[in-house]
Amino acid sequence: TSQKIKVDFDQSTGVAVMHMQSPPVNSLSLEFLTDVCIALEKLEMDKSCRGLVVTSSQPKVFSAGLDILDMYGKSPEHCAEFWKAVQEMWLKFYGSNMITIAAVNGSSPAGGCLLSMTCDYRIMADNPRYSIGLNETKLGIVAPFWFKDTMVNTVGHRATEMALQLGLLYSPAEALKIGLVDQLVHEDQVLTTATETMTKWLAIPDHARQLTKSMMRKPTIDKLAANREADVNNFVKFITKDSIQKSLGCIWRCLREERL
Ligand code: CO8
Repeated sequence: TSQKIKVDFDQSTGVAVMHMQSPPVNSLSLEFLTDVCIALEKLEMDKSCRGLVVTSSQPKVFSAGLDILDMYGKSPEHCAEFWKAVQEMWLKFYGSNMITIAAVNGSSPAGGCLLSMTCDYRIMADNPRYSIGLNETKLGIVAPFWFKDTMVNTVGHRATEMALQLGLLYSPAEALKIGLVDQLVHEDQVLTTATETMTKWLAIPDHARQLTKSMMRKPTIDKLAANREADVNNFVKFITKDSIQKSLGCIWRCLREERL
């Protein structure tokens, strides 16, 4: 596997832990998304692997979301390839047969929030410096329908409507209140709590749980699966617009200038 993903598989419990270690902030680049998908596919095919915990090895950040540089100043062809990889990640995680738990041990904006929402359960570090949410509108971009669907399925229609229009980033306490995360624990306890929670989920017979998960998620998954090409075309058309490229340029400069 790639160096940006470390997978620890415990044969005795059937649980794997996927550590994202793509410095500095686990941004979801084309390359990283591809690595993540390959790692997930391997685990999915291994019948002895029943559960997966996803976490970050980077301090303070779970994932910074989609890599700006895969969308800014790139050719339409590159943008299309990138978007296919984003779709692929979502389809694989949201449709996983495994029990998936996100150990959100840092900030998780935009695509990072999406990744955590594809999991069956979210545990977040109780540190008020961290935030989570789909903040796209604040960046002048629009979360696609399947980002929206995933959030509706997680926190309901009204909370999503507010969250998406305002591009809200929630503190851990606020995220817990609206159900965007399921549990808050001290920073040091995120991974151990994920393992403990996994034990509870493992007690449920796989076949019954998997059919139930599929029943809940299949309509949402089918909607994108049946429209992938149109969704790619939409994305490319949108992201290559001058005005959107300008916004992305602002975001990029802001991120950099913060350091000066
Ligand atoms: N992509 C690429 N590089 C990034 C990103 C990113 N998303 N985020 C941060 N970086 C880089 C920074 O430029 C910086 O680089 P360098 O060290 O070389 O200067 C480095 O990572 C560290 O960043 P910070 O100094 O900001 O680190 P902090 O620990 O202070 O903060 C955060 C970490 C909170 C994650 C912060 O970096 C942040 O808020 N990042 C931006 C997050 C964001 O807004 N992402 C949105 C991406 S868009 C998306 O995911 C969905 C888009 C849907 C598309 C819809 C179109 C149709």
